[in-house]
Amino acid sequence: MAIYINEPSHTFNEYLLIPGYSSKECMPVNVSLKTPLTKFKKGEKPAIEMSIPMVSAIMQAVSGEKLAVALAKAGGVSFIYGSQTIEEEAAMVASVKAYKSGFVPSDSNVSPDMTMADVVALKERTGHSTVAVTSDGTVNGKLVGIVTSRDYRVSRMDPATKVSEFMTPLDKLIYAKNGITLGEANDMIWDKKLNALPIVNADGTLNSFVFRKDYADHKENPGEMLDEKKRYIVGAGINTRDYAERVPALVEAGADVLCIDSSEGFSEWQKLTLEWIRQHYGDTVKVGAGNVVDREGFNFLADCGADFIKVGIGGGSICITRETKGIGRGQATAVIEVCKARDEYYEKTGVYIPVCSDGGIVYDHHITLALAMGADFVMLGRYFARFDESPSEKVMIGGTYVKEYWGEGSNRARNWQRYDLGGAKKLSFEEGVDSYVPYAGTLKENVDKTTSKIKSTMCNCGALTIPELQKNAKITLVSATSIVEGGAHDVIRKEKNTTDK
Ligand code: RVP
Repeated sequence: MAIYINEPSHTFNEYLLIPGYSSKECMPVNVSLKTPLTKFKKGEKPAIEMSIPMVSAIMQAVSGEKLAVALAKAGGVSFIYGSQTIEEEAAMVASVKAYKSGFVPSDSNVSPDMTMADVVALKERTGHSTVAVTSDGTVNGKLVGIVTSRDYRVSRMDPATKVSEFMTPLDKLIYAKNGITLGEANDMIWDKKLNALPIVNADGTLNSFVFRKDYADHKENPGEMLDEKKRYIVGAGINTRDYAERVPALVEAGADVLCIDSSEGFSEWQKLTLEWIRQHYGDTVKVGAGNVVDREGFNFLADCGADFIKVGIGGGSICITRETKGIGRGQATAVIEVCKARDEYYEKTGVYIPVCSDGGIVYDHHITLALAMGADFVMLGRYFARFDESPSEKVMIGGTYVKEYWGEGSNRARNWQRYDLGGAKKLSFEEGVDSYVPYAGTLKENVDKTTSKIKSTMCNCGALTIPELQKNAKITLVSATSIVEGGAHDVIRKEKNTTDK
């Protein structure tokens, strides 16, 4: 006979935290959000510890190289999406590892034969007014000059005027050789009153720009995630089909941590993948697994050697797995049960395996609830898709800016490996949708706001660290009526901020 669990499973929105005693030390500045990303033995430290409990989803619309750099700066880790060729994914990882803070690869390039009309169109597309003129018009070409908005006048000049006629040529340009430090570059910008300093390689090709306007951003970010060579830490998604080729390429490219990306992780496919990695790399390659939603799933992946375990089936904002296949579990209930299993596993073996709550975070306080319920960090898709740094298109709809956001199980992403159960190499039916999310600005300003809310709630609960919150939190289920009471009610709102969640 089937096993029945007659207790309903719950989502985060059905819970609230009850404040605990807050001493006068309980101030947001004293709160640490440090949290382990990978497993560790009692008394030891994890190989990777994050400064904030947030990682970005392994999705085409979320985790590209720009977002990875911005999130690592803010103290979290991105997992570059695996639903692309091995070469493309490895190149994205390599570009995050090669990123030098303050040295920006040029995204606006023209050749000397192009016209003022081309420059104007490019500026409209990128929003950037400094355009590099390279021999072949590519980012890798020889630098021959630059064009800024001071070099041309749209109202007075023929749109067909050649770039070579109005650019500032290399011999009149102030530039620096690759190898210069950021401090030295900033000094040059300051001394020579420049807005942008081109950095040129030994063979004359363009390397990057250092911009005056980025100066404030160059100041140290105290929580940024750096490896021992001071490069940004980055993760990457893998699947259970082509791991024998994909894993070596990603390791070679410098990925610090991998994660098996699958909608359902309680499977022999994950076991085989983890075994292969351990066989070839021992414990040197860190790899998360999932997703699971109960004790059995957790114990299985823990025994298979996962470095962290992801929880969640069907709770993602773009996910229709529950509708199409009838599998899943309320995210809060799943996190609570899996974290209990994690604690028992720790008691029994002395090995602590971090748990990641993946999907279904709608409000910032859901992150705090997930942590209080035992999660060590959360994975977010919709949240990060809204920011400037996500790879998707920003478009204007009905007078407001939105960004595109689509599920890995949608026809648009066609990530069949994520849903693979053997058999044909294709997506047989959709488990995700294509959608828009409200545009919300830069990652930094939003993550700062979110983490300050988390810290403030933790203070209300008398907790200065995530382990303290996990140990001492008091959590209550709420009735449907009190959920209504939780928002503004019985008033006519003057305006509603749609980008806030
Ligand atoms: P959310 O943050 O609620 O947008 O959820 C993101 C999560 O949803 C991902 O990390 C992944 O686990 C899941 N996902 C991604 N694509 C799909 C789908 O197409 N069904 N689901």
